[in-house]
Formats: sequence, C-alpha cells, structure tokens
Amino acid sequence: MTALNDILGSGGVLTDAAEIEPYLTDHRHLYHGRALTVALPRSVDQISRLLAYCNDNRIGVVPHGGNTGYCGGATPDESGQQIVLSLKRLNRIRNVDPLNYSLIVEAGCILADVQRAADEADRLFPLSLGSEGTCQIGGNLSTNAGGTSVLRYGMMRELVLGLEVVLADGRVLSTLGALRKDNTGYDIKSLFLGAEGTLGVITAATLKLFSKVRTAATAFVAVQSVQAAVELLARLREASGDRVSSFELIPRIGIELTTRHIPGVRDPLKQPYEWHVLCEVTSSRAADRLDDVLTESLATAFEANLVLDAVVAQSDREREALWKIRETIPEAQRIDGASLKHDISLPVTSLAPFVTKAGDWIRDNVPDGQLVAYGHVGDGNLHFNLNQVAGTSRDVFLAREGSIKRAIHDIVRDFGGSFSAEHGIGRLKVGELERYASPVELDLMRAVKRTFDPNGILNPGKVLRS
Ligand code: 2HG
Ligand code: ZN
Repeated sequence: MTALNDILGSGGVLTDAAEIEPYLTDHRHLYHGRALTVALPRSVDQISRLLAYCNDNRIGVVPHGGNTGYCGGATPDESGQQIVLSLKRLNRIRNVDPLNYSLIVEAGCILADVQRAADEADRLFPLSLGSEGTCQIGGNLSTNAGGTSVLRYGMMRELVLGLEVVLADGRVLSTLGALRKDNTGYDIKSLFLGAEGTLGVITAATLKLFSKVRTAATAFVAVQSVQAAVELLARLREASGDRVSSFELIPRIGIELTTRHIPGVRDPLKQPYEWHVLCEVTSSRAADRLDDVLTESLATAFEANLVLDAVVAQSDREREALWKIRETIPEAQRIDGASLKHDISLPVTSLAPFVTKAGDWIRDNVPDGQLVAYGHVGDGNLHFNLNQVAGTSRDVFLAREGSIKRAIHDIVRDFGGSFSAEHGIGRLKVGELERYASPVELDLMRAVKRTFDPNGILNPGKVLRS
C-alpha cells in the first residue's frame, strides 16, 4: 500500500470499504467482486508507474470507466487481489480542432461532455448511447461501443484517429496525431479498441468530428414485418442520399412495456401494430427539406404495402417523445421482471428469417419467456431479449439461461451472425467466444494477449480465460 500511495499521492488510493463498494458491482448486478483497492490516478505518468509496479508484482488491474457495461468487463473478480483502476480523474478535453474535424479527449471524459465540446465548436461527435450521461470515452473505446447512430457514422472503432495507451509494463504508446491517412505498417492502435482493457489502458484518444446536424426528420412507422423494415431502410437510404442516421426496430411488446412502466410514454399510433421502426434522417444543411423526403418515401412504401401507418414528428417535443419510447425499453424491461439478453447481429438480409426461426424456437421451448426483440435493425443488430412472463417463477426462468442462450446463439451462428454485436465479451461471454470463434482466431487472440501482457495483469479473465 505504501508503494501505491507513493505513486498515486494523497487521495489517489481508496481504502474505505464504503467508498470502494460502488466499484465492485457491475451495472446489471451480474457480478460482485472484491478488490485490494481502487486507484484514482490524476495523470498518465501515475498510471504508467502504477502498471509497472503491478507488472513487477503480478497484481491484476481492472480498468474502470462509467460502469455502464453489460458484460461485467469493469468488475474485479472475487479474489480480493486485484486493483480497480478508475479513469474518472483523467477527464480533460485536451484539444478541439474544428478545421481538422477532430478532438483529443482523455479516457475519463463522460460521453455527453465530449458531445457538448464538439457542439460548442459547431461540430458533431456522433456516438450516441442510452448511457451517454454516465459512460466514459475510455469504456466506449475499450468496448467499441455502438448505439443509435452507427448506421451513418460507424461504431466507436470507426471514430478514432489516434490513441494514447499505457502498456502492461508501464511504457506509453502515443499515436494521438490527428491523421486521416497513415499507412505505416500494422495498425497497432486498432487492437486496443474492443479489447476491454486486456491489452493496455487507454488514457486518451483523438476522435473524428462531423458537421453539426442542422435539420432532422423523425418518424415512427408501423411496418408490415421485419422484412418490410429492412426493405424500407434500403428505400430510405436511396431517397435521402444516404442520410439515414438511425433506424430502430420496436416491437408491440416494447410499446406495451414502456407505456406500462415509464411515465409519459404513449403509443403515437391510433391502433396497435406488431412491428415499428423509429427512423431519423439528418443533414448539416438547414435548408434541406427532409420532412418531404421522409414523407414521400413513407407514402411510396405504404403503396408497396411495407408501411401500415406512420407519424412524422412536427416539433422537438414530438421527436423527443418518439425517442423516449425506444430509449426506455431497457429500463421498462428491467422494471417488468427478470430478463435474458442476447446482443446479436446478422447481415440485414438474414434478420427476418432469423427472427422467425428463433422466435418459433422460443415459443415452442420457453413458455415462461416473452420475446422482446428490438434495436438497431439498420446495423443488423437486435437486442433479442426475453422477459419473464408475469406470474411465473423468476428462479425457474433464470435457471434456464444457459440452455436458452446456447440455442439462440447457435441459431445466430447458423445464419452467419455474431453473439456479441455491441456489448463486448467482458466476463459474461468468455465461454461464448471460446465456442463461436474459430481455433485460428482464438490462437491469434491468445498470442496477441501474451505479447501485450505476458504476466497476465491486465483485466485478467475478461475476453479470454486467464
Ligand atoms: C440499447 O440499445 C442498449 O438500448 C441496451 O444497447 C440493450 O438492454 C439491452 O438489451
Ligand atoms: Zn443497443
């Protein structure tokens, strides 16, 4: 402890059990660990010295951001021998360069603060997630976060120009240069994105900015089927000149859950439908008539029997009300009872047959589970979740998690999809990675891990078994 105090200075090491407690449980309360201590460094140099010390003494280090992850990636194990490394004090915006369309931020910056900094410079940082008021950029980078504007701007990986990373032995790798072109050998930085702190600790990043959105058109649309949603997206992309920024699937049950549990949510359509999409088209040109583009596309899709009904938001208030339905589905699911989550992705062409096949399997095999399939249909990413049916046993439902997950993920694999689209691996999906990644991929991943972290001190047991 003396060594840690020397490195981190006064207030840099938490010792009080009550202060440490919030760092020991993940967002979904799947895991509860113990920790030697929580380190709160204020500088890259302190992190560098801390990691060198931990590497020499074989102490596991668990990087910790806003703790909003879904897979337990930021929670220490039960040994009580690991140090939680909170990045929250590294939260400076180092530079904003509107002409280069870039900014440099530290890992502990809250995503919403980064969005605000971009906005103040008349630019857009487009990553957008339900947890944006709490999650930190370091976590977004380390989990390669997705969200609701991936369709237009890509996942976090695609928004990065450079990184600053502290390696396991304390050396600092800095590639913060704001270059859009840099073909100088292997793209080392890309390995840290989505690595969940198992290869190094990201301390800062140079991120891409875009032109600020000046006009948006948003519609809530009842569609004939999941296939109709996919076809509508293709039409809308073409009609809008590829300016669709969000295209989210919402099932009937999503509306029922949110109207039941979230104050102020109501179904914007006059009668109930089975499937809906919330879609948004945006432009940096204030004069663009996006409402017209959207309305015309919806009208022709109505004639083609893809669309059954629709409302187009007429004000910011109406737009926010439509988004609230989508954004509060996870919260409504949580309030409603136990749920099983499957963050899956497929080529959009396979979505409809997958939903039919996996939906049939659930109907036939999980009588106490209700399918709640929603999400980023434009990216081929569905949150193919199950909620416990009211009046059934929570324990009996949750006890079947393993076999249900296996069956659904096997169907996903048969359709050429992924068992983790945007939530990562963490501790939760280590077994899934072992099952679904090819032996070649696993060999390479293990070799990379050995090279970057030969003593296995970086987030042990996450992504790969330690
Ligand atoms: C979302 O898209 C999040 O709302 C959470 O990724 C999904 O709770 C979930 O399953
Ligand atoms: Zn999502």
